[in-house]
Amino acid sequence: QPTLAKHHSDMLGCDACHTKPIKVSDSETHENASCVSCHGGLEDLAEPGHANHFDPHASHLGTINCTSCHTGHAEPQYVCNDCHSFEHDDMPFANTGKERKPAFTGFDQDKIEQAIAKGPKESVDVVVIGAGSAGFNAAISAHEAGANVILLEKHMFSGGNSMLAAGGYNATGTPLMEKKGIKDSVDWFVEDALKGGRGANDVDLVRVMGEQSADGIAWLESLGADMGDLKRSGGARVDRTHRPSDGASVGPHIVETLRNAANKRNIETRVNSRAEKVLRDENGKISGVVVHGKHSGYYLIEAKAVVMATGGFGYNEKMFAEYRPQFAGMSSSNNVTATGDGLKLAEEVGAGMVDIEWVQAHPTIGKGSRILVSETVRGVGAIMVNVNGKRYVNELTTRDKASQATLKEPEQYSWLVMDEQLLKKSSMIRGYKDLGMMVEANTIEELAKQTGMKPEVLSKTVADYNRYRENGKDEEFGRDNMPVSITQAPYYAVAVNPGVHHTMGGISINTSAQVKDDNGKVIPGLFAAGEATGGVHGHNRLGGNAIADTVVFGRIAGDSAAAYVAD
Ligand code: MEZ
Repeated sequence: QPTLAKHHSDMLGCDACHTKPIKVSDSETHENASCVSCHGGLEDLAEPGHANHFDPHASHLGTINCTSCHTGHAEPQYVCNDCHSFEHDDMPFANTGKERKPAFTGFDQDKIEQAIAKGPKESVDVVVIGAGSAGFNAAISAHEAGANVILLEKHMFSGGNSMLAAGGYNATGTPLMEKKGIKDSVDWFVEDALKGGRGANDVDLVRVMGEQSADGIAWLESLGADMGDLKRSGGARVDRTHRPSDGASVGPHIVETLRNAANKRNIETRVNSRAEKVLRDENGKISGVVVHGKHSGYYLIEAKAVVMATGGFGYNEKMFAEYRPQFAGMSSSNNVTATGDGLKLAEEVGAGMVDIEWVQAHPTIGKGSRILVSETVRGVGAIMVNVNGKRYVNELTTRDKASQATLKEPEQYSWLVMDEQLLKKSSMIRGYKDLGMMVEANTIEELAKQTGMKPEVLSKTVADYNRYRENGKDEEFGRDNMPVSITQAPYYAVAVNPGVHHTMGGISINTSAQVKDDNGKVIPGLFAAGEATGGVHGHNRLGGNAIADTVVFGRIAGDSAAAYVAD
């Protein structure tokens, strides 16, 4: 099998791609710069005027390394197929139809011990582990506060689960809400989160998230983000979910903004670099991290503080099925990075865990896929019906209730039904159409026929819903947000079912993002933020509160770590 590496070396020699003498960094920085200098960047390689969302060079993953897919010495892989099942046959030297299997096989304790015995290869104030939204926010905040920082990412590109976040960022008291005349308060924000979390949330953490949520939006905007649109998420009493003005998915936009902000500040984001052990010294203080770099092997970074921003375990089926047997075998909307290994690292150094058994199913994952069909689709007006075409739940109830309602239906899946107005409104929804997930018809009856629903049932459901909307009262399920009537052809339906989406439990923290042990005692120098932590969301997270969590507590963790180091 010819390889990309052989092809290049036959033509131009090894130094076409590598430095001379060859020294490959874990982030493959020089090799990627070589790709770009000969072939152009992603934006140059995207098909001109590409009309769809699955041009691999113009994907929601944003600016990632060429070598993420075009690995030179190994068989190139099509990383989109970690979540999708595209059939592309045009990547040079690759068998692109093949499903990718992540290669990680577990920590190597012997090599970890050898790296510790060898002593530190470098020394830094703060190591942040995990380059999703929480990690980037922590790294940038710590840097702004004067610390020197390394941001580690085990995957070949940054973004984590945040990269896949569709819906938005819940905030209260923002200028946008004020402009739109939306009355809200921190108290309401907290009450809604507690109601959604079944009262099991750590109230102090939720309050801090509410209090600092608007400031988090202002911070993202100061870094260049567009958070200019608002909509309603499940379990919220007002429209407080902020997202980009064109209705695009929030995660890719925020991640690209944060990547650029980190690059601009010369904060090193070291990809292909897995943290395999966190160390405490003889006084119990955090003292470093053992890393496994793709090219550099095992090495030790001496660090005064570590931020765990390692995400949850929603892609680790063994782990989520252990805590939530009802969800065994369910698909997951999560990135392949959400494997929970960060929780193990934290536990090893004595971190306490809270609510670890609480795993959330999202009610609308595309049937037969891993693609999240965002709550936004319901928030902007879609209804959810069973296989006969009948509504069976308030579409904007909390997602635990919506998922359980679907799981009680004999077929355990449902259809989201909407009209052309929603497609006009949202580029994200048009994306589902581009992905081939939507059935389209010119009449509601025709839509029912194409999807196997009963035409007379679906017609009545839509007529009833339109009447409820006109009268301002949903007589069946009490849905209080019905933004549009379903009246404009063409009509669309997408089949969805519940899938694992968020793990509420994790590392125990206080309001300064300091990690606590099982006795509530702070571990000096250890901080955590985002989905790696527990307590913020109780037993069930509200849509839009994950991004708020990652931004607010990511920033707090970065500030706290920098202050600890400076102390
Ligand atoms: O916060 C989320 O998980 C969210 C809003 C998801 C979604 O449905 O878009």
